[in-house]
Amino acid sequence: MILDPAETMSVDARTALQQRRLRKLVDRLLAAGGLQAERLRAAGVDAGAGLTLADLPRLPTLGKDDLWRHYPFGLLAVDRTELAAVHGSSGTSGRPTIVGYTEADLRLWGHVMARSLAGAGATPRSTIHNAYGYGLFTGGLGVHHGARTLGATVVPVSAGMTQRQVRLITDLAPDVLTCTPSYAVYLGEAFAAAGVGPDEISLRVGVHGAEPWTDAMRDKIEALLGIRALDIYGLSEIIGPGVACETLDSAGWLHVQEDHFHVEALDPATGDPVPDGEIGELTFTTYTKQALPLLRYRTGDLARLDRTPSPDGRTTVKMSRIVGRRDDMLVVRGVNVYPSEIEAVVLADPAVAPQYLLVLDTRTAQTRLVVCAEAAGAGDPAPVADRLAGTLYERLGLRCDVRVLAPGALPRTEVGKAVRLRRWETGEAPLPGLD
Ligand code: DLL
Repeated sequence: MILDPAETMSVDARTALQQRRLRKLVDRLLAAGGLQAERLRAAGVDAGAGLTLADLPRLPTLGKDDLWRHYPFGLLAVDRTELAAVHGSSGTSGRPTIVGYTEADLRLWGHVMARSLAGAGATPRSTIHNAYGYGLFTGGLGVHHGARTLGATVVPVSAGMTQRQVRLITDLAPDVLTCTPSYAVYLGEAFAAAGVGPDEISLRVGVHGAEPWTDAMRDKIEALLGIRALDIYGLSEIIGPGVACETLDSAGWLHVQEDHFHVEALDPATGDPVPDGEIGELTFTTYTKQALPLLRYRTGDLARLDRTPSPDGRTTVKMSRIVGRRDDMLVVRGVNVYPSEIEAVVLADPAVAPQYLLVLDTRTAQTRLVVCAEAAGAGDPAPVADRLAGTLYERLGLRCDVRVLAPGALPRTEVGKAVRLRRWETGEAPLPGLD
């Protein structure tokens, strides 16, 4: 279902809309004063009038460091009393980011999330089992606002207490599941353990994001739960989930809600735009947000953009899955590799369950990457480990130490984002029994 004509408007009409919105945004930033106004003036911009989208690459950018330096409210463009809510992210480095929302921002969030859910096949008649965490994290309440805007029924179950979730899904028969991909696997395993097969589960579609995942992981989720598993992307700084979402017919691409969030892909090293189809750092401009409008916010997330026509009829720019983050590339004895590339190889093997953990052992100068996976069933794990080591070498040019462990041996993440990489710098192994 296409909820909003803005999703299918002509590219020319949208460009004109974006240009008007860019000018207004720049005026608002200049009027608000502070860091973004200073940077705009330093770049020679004193007014929005006359700016076109072609001027964007010469406008200043902003990064996470800027949010940290102005924590918690230094970048607000409205008076603090106008805030209706705050959310945030604990962040991988443990430093929190706080973002503010006005009432209008919350409405916008509900709207872009409703578009995303509708694209995934949800309707006002749907029941949405929302197992993203409720709280400061934007997953739970973001999906909640979207489900309410769409007019669907939301089950605000949040993350954790998996047995209760299995029971609720069985009893309430929801058609839509929203949760992280790792939690979808966890739920799927819980259904399997309860003897409930995918055909007996009411769910039809899952909308999964907040952490990196691959098509190999998608296959495993779809098999475990008997659903179509779609990708949703977003970040607190921009609004939360709903910045971009795959649809049932978008051929694996995520439509960016670009009438509200302009996206560029930049070379992470130089900051120059890269051509469509090449991997770049996603950089967003929020055209319509009030409390925390951001001009050219560099996310650190790497993906490709695509503007070719989409089979689903939407005309918005599309982004690929996130292939990695600027800062999560591993360098193992001179070979550069992203964890997602390893996930794609490991989980494509049918003998392996959808659980893995990478351990980067840097205790000696000979860095070692231990790839720990779980066997999908009984049988000798040694040939599986050899096969995986061979495929990883063939595909990525990387010699890894592969361990295929018994089912259930790896830690699961029931609440929050999955941890897929542990660093072993000194002392005890991060996984008991690892040598
Ligand atoms: O994770 C918002 C969200 C909630 C998105 C629920 C989708 C579903 P933050 O906690 O601020 O916000 O974390 C944002 O998570 O910069 C990416 O690195 C990563 N991320 C989010 N979605 C995806 C995805 C939410 N689909 C950070 N694939 C982002 C890969 C993702 N990484």
